[in-house]
Amino acid sequence: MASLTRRRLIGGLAPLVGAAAAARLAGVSPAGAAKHEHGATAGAAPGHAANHAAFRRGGRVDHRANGFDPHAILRDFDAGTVRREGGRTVREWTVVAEDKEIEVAPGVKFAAWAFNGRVPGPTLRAREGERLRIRFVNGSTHPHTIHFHGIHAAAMDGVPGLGAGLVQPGERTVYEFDADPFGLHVYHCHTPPLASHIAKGLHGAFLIDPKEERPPADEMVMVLNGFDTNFDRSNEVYAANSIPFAYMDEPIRVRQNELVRIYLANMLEFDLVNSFHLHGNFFQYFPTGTSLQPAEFTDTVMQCQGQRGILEWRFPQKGKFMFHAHQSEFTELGWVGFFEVV
Ligand SMILES: [Cu+2]
Repeated sequence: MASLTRRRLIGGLAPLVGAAAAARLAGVSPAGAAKHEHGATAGAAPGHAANHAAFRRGGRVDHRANGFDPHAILRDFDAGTVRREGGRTVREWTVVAEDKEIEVAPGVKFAAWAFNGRVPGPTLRAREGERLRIRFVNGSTHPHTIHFHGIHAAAMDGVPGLGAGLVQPGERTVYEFDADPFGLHVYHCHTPPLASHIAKGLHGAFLIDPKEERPPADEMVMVLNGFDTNFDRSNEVYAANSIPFAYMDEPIRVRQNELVRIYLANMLEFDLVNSFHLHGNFFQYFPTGTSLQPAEFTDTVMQCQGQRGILEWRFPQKGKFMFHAHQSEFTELGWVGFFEVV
């Protein structure tokens, strides 16, 4: 029996609306899958709309029950704790991996793995040249690691067979390296099967500020991701910071003429590329954030998995301005929001 894929669902969901469709997306039984495949009608557009409607009609995700809110994650930067050791600034964090069920669309539960109780994990923020020490505790029932992007010793790379290697359930290790180079980086588990460990939620942003400060701005982080809720290795929902439509249901408020800075990282699994498109405006783009000079003035950037960059712009006019993936399918499955300029 052919497995039901999300793209087949999009083509075949035309008659389905509301919670029933969401439930089918959440956990499709093989029998149900076959029925829907046979019942699929030609023409993707109506089904696509129905699929979108399925998630839009079913109420809101309970952020409190999840223990994290995408609006809080947006402006939440974790600076850790700082101490002086031998004349040097050392910044420390404790990061705990755990098994955690989260609601990724209204009524759709997903057995995630989370760093510090949230997906994406905490945005770890340091300054160029500091010594960084990450105390990793594996509170999950599976082996995990943390692999940081950046320049560091091989033993600190967080991959199997090097240094501490796989950290078993209940065990812990310490990753230590210098904050180098400045820019926006990512971190994620590097345990095989890698796609599963990343897609289940073990990923986050890792920001190293330059010694020379960037101009003051309203700073936000968006980690682009999605969830494969029926385990067919394609995503049913897409988002910035995990929860589909969160910034549409509640637009991100920004001030007219204030500099907006988005730290944007793509950690989406299973799809080859992702993107960010801004309406009614253009932004300066700093790829990987490793230069203080922008490389492009545009309204759309593309990122493959692991790619990231910094976006800066101002809104000269008040009003609501949409932002979303320019892959329209991702948009309709949740990766879309509004800035509300006040
Ligand atoms: Cu893992």
